[in-house]
Amino acid sequence: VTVEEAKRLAARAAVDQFIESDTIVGIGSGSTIVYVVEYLRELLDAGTLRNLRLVPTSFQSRQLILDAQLNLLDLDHPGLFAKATGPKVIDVTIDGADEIALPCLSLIKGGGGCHTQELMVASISKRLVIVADQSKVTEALNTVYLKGIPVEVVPAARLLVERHIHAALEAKLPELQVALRQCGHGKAGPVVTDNGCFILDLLPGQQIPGALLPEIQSTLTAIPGVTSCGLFLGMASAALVCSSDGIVTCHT
Ligand code: DER
Repeated sequence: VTVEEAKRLAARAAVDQFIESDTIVGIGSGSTIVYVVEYLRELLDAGTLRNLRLVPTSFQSRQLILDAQLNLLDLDHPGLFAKATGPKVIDVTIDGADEIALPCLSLIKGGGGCHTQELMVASISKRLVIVADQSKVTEALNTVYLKGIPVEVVPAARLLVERHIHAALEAKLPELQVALRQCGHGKAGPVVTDNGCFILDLLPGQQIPGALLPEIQSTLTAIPGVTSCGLFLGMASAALVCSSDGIVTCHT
């Protein structure tokens, strides 16, 4: 099975297992989610599914929903919050990830720079279902995705966040490095996210000991100027991973 076929099979299996008619579905960002939207369109055309409303997690995700002529429900649309009382107004969100640690289902996200709105949508979802090919799977987080832990920051806060990170973490992480994510192609200068922010990648090329990750997450998200970090610890309810042996569904 090619990587693209594995992503497509995982995406379709997640829709079959978790998406029902008359529900609100969060749509993640990245390349795997493209197969989810494509399949939802197929099932709606076939009448297998009806009456879905889809909540985007980025400009890319919003474009996918619009281009597939699906019912878009923006995060700031009052209709999203009209019926429910608590915060969990989305029935299921399906999203990709850059790394999935099994069996705990902790994730590294943000490789595509969309993790802030992905986190926002996940926070109001009853279930977060991750779809990926086998190459994303590991037993110890931060051993597969080694471009650094993504940290989205308000542009003016770039240097102060870096200083706070060093003060808080360099005793435990002596090799501490922070890199401002550059566009690389299509535009000179740093990546600017859908929220008008920059991205710092923490410790590119390093493997952070798993026991430190919860402390790193809470330290990072407490720094003024940080909007979010790409450590989604204990948030996913399930992951569907496809390898040459087929689809494996892991539940927490
Ligand atoms: O940036 C993100 O968190 C995306 O979900 C991304 O990491 C997943 O991308 P992929 O589906 O292209 O691997």
